[in-house]
Amino acid sequence: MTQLFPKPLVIACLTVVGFSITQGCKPRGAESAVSGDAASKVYVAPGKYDEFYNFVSGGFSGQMSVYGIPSGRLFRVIPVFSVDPEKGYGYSEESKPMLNTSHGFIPWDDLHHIALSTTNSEHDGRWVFGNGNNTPRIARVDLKTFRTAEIIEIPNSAGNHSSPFLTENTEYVVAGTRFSVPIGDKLDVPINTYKENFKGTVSFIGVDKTTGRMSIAFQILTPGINFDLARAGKGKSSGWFFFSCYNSEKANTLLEVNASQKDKDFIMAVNWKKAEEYAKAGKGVKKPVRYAHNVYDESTHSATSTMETEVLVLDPKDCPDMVYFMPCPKSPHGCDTDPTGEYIVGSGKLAATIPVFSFTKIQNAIAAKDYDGTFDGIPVLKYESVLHGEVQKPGLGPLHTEFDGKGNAYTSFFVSSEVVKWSVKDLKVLDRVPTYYSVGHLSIPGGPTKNPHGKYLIAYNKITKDRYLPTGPELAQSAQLYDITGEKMKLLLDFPTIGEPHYAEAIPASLIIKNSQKIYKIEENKNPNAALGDNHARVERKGNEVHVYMTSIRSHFTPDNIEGAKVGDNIYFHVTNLEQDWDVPHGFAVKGANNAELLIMPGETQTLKWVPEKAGVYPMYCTDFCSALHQEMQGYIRVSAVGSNVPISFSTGKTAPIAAATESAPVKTE
Ligand code: RUQ
Ligand code: CUA
Repeated sequence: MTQLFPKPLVIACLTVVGFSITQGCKPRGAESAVSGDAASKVYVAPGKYDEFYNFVSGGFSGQMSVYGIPSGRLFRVIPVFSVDPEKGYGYSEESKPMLNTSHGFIPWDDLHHIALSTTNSEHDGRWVFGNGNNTPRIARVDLKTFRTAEIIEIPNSAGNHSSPFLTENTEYVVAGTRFSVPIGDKLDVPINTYKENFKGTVSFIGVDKTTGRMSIAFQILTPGINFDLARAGKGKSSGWFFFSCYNSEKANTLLEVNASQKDKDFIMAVNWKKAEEYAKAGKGVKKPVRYAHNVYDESTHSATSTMETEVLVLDPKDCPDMVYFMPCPKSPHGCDTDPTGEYIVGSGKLAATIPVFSFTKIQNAIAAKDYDGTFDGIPVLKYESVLHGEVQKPGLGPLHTEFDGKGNAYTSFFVSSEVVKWSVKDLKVLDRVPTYYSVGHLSIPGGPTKNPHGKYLIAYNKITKDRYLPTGPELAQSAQLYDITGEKMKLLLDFPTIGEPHYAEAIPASLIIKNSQKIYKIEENKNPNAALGDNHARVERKGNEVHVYMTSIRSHFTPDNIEGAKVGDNIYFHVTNLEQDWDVPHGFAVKGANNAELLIMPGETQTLKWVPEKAGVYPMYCTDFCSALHQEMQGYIRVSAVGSNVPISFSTGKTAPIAAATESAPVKTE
């Protein structure tokens, strides 16, 4: 959360409604309650399913969370860019490579936007993508398992905010830089050479139709401005992409003031079909870079991280008719295309109107070379020529717009804390409702697709002040659910959220339920350290490594008594969950391990590494309440002093462990 608006707006805000300077205006009638039958509209009876899944970005928590709509019930937190001790994500040996980058292991990021995969501009329920802002990355979560399946780092980028956005058939996931940075061989330059040396990029990452696997197809080099958000064209504007950008002043300090000088910044329009042709025709230059590409393999239950070394860069100078700028007042944040693809809405957060651009007019202006000069050699289209019109006096601090599929747009206003409904065709304001408070993104089920489902609108608020029981200095961020089936929007429900939500999408539950995976089949387990039955369970020493190949099934571990480990050994517990029943994970934890637990799904193998520092006997146990005898699901590992000659031995169900004969031929127990 930063202060988004300069003094003049704040003063306007103060005089209009009177509220705090840094937190936006508190709308009048903040105490106004929900009306009539709101409770029955959000009530999902015990044992019944919600109609929609809501995938919500976690902001600085680095994860995604999944709620039911209309109930607002939280179902799952999916770790993406942040380690999650609850699930062992980023702690197990198998999942650690997911968080590898060209800067090494990075256990955190800032996830702002999510994008549900589409086919023909409609949700297909296969994947959800998310961006890492801080160390530029894009993740793909598989909606069969609700787990992060892949993370790709974006080179030549910083502050990967304008990301991820998808083309109509998920051909590409697209990412724009928020921070421009020095690119190429000259990286160590004075900061005040920003104007000469700093550049932006937008990256087009190809997505394999069948597997979803990502690979960077090309990047487009751009002037050193800040890309904020983006949307693909669809329908009429198929083949194009639109990016909002601010800091056309190219300031490198005190952007609050220096990047708010000009009346208009830009929306950048990219003909990506043309860019694709240029890339294929060899118009790009391959630049040496380093970026990590991490893939989780569902059969080995393990991630691998590969360092890539090259990226194809297209320079608009060598690629005519590929990139255009459209002036957009003032410091635009959201950039949203309507369901038909004809209209592009720019939300200038410091502007007094909302400009709506027409794709038809953009094409005519390009054909007629109706330019207003150039910006860094890239043609700037004339504002009046590409404008469909402006929504007059909509509110203060417009940020994001969603659509209901009935010709209406809904824009969030951070400063005036409200959602405003307006008609896309004639640009008339139709309705407004307060939010509590300082709303950022909005989500309508199917909102960014060509056929939104309408019905509900969810507002994600940054500040909640007096809405919930106080919890010390930090309060929950929140979502608010509105009914949008009628002419007037109606508030139905508040629900607190995990992390700070930015963008979110909602999708009919039916599109996801049918694919949801229940178990990993044990016969398909290709983890090289799996023990595919109690009779394969064993302990082996290899130098200073001790490998425990362990199985878990209700309600015991095999082996559960282990001796012969020594202080300073690298002990690897490879735990295979032999269950083949839905919703029966086992957990695994050892006293003193400076690690998290493992949470192992049915049929899966996961590994916990531990380097004991003191001799003694250490209990280990299952952390997930799996049966009536869960509390009995425990064992011991004995750790002896460095020079000790206690042999490796292990067992389950014997009063004393059975010694291994030699290091190379360990004894098996039944
Ligand atoms: S942003 S609250 Cu990071 Cu999408 Cu507008
Ligand atoms: Cu297994 Cu509790």
